[in-house]
Amino acid sequence: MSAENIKKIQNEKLVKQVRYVYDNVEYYRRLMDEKGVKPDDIKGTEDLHKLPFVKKDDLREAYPYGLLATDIKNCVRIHSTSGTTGKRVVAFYTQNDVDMWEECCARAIVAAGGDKHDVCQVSYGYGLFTGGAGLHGGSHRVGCLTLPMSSGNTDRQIQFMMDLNATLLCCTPSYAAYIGETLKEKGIKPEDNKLKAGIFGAEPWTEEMRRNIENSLGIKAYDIYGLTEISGPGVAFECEEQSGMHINEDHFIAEIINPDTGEVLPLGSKGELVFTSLDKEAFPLLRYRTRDICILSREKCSCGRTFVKMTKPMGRSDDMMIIRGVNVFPSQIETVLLNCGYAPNYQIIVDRVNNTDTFDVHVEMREEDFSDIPNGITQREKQLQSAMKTMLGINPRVRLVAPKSIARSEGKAVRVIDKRKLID
Ligand code: DLL
Repeated sequence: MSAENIKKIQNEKLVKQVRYVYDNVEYYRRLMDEKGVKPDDIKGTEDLHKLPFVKKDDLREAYPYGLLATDIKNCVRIHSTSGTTGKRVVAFYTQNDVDMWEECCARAIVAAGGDKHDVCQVSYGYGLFTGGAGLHGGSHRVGCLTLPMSSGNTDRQIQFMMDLNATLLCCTPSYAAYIGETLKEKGIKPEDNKLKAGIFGAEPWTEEMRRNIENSLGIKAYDIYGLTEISGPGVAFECEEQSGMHINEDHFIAEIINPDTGEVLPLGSKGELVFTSLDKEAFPLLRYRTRDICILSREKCSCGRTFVKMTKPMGRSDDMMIIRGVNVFPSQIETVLLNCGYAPNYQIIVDRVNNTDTFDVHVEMREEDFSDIPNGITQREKQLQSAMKTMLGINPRVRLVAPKSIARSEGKAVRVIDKRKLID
């Protein structure tokens, strides 16, 4: 479709979506009223900048139903992801929302060369996380034979992959690398499997990691991007050119803003990605700030698609980390410490060893806790670890350290040490 026609579709849908949100979401109506903007002021994408932003904090404030735009009876599904300060983000879907989302994931599978003859192994987690459900739905839509593996149990993954001749693999890039390594350990060569392509996302990964995965599995590795708030995976997907991800512009408008000022930046600038949904029914979001930093480009793509392309996310404009595919905010760790009676003196150390993220949390004991009975400390480390697992969904290694032993730089502790190489 020509850029002109895409714009026409966006203009028409935007006018409707803004009116729909204003009429049905009191929370956003208030934001618009405060900014002095009415639905009639929005005649097309050039008026988008007049609308207020929605941030993760708004989702927290409006939790759980405050941004819901339709009767809960019309909803058929929720998905959820971690939010700040321990409150989860809950996104709602009507059947039409699920259909649109699955269509986006189907486009990603087709762009990676998939069709109905493929056997698609979905090894993203199933459940509240959108990865499993999204690619599962997309795989059905394309007509692939779907293997709903979910993540984990790598021996079983490999057994099904080999016995059922999987041709497509969908999982996080770090899990793909791990599967590749395990295959090698088992003496299975890349040419022994039937895989031809993989669709990997949900966390940052480098070109170097792409090459590793491609070599160890004998496949082409494609990137896929998305976020729960906007629907899930498939908001953008890579094509055969493997040089950035096409954004499904008939469903989402992308803008790049200066994260400090909110000013809209011209195409080609590096800044924070902002999405406006165009036809969502249950959880429409106007100008949602993703906090992902990237660049948009409209350069002609050799695949023939005309949708705008985004680079891989190059970082975040907040402090969210993605550890083993799970979104983690330092404030969640702080919440656990406070709930368990510890002072928020801690350090998070993240690294990537053999393609798997390591996640250590060092917590300072208070003077009065300082115990020389080693078992007491081990016990308390276990309790903290279990509380963190409950909050985050992944297990850190927790170590209680002596009071005042975490280095302060200029009086302020360095909370996060991330030693991974996440961008090129
Ligand atoms: O990660 C949805 C998803 C599932 C995408 C499966 C791709 C594949 P959330 O858990 O809400 O949703 O996390 C969204 O993850 O804002 C980015 O920071 C990061 N992210 C997602 N895809 C990529 C990617 C899913 N391809 C957050 N590269 C987003 C780098 C990614 N970061």
